Amino acid sequence: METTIRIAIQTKGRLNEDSLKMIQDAGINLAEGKRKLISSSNNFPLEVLYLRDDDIPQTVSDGVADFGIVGLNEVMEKKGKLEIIKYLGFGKCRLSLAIPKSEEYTGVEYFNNKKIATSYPEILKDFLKAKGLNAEIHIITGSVEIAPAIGIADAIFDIVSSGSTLVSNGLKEVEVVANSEAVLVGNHGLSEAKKAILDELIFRLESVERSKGKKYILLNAPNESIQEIVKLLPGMKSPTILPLVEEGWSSLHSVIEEKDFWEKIGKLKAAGAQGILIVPIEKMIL
Ligand code: PRT
Ligand code: ZN
Repeated sequence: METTIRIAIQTKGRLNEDSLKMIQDAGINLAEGKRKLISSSNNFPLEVLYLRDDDIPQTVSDGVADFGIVGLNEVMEKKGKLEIIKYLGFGKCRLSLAIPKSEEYTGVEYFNNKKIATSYPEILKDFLKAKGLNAEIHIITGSVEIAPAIGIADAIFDIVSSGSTLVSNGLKEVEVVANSEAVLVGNHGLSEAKKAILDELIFRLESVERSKGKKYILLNAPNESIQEIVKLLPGMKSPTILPLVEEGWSSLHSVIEEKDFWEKIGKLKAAGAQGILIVPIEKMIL
């Protein structure tokens, strides 16, 4: 039987859409069907297993799935049986300590002898230990941010992204303990055949990643301006320059950072560039 890799992703929730998009951007077709537990691909040896994020680390460490896409926060909490293969750049958030906004915060010692509510007791325990603090950890799952208001804790340790949930619960963020984002994780004992499929997947993900924020630029310019224009466009390696039918003119093709574009456009025009075209890049292979 042909080898297939199985990757566990979140069924629904914050990481679902970006995880699916990442797989699709790598050119992997997946059979449609939202309520399925598993879907396979007809053009890549991959199966997707849909799970709650909490179940992904265990499923991967048990070998039921070969890989998983999950928040680093979940991996840290489950303590290191998994190998982090790749940081994926989405699902960014931080794990922070927050206290009622009316409280005066003087430093980490504030937490001595306080009661902290969290769904991440292991990460919190490590932090408290590293700082030599003695606090009581109160484990709750879901709606951690209401704990101080209803009097079951003095502080919380939870995921923060925009911070608006804290604000609307009368809390303020006082310590960032860890940063998190979605990661691709795997278990340690992969067969050679599965490793080869993983390598192909990573190659594709990196090609898509490299093209992010970059645009392809084409422009025409008189030959005497070309050197000045080349200096404005560092590109991938060196730009392509092709002669135009019109004597003394060339067409120049290169790659530009999207964020630099508006700043450079005026300089390019001043240097003599005309007919500037900016087109999207889907994938970039070095
Ligand atoms: O159903 P399932 O168990 O699979 O999902 P879930 O509800 O447990 O997880 P989900 O979908 O909420 O989050 C999945 C992962 O997304 C987390 O493990 C994090 O790695 C990541 N992530 C990124 C976040 C956030 N940003 C985030 N903002 N997870 C949760 N939040 C919560 C936060 O706790 C807060 O209560 O969203 C709320 C709003 O945050 P603010 O700061 O933007 O107001
Ligand atoms: Zn969950």
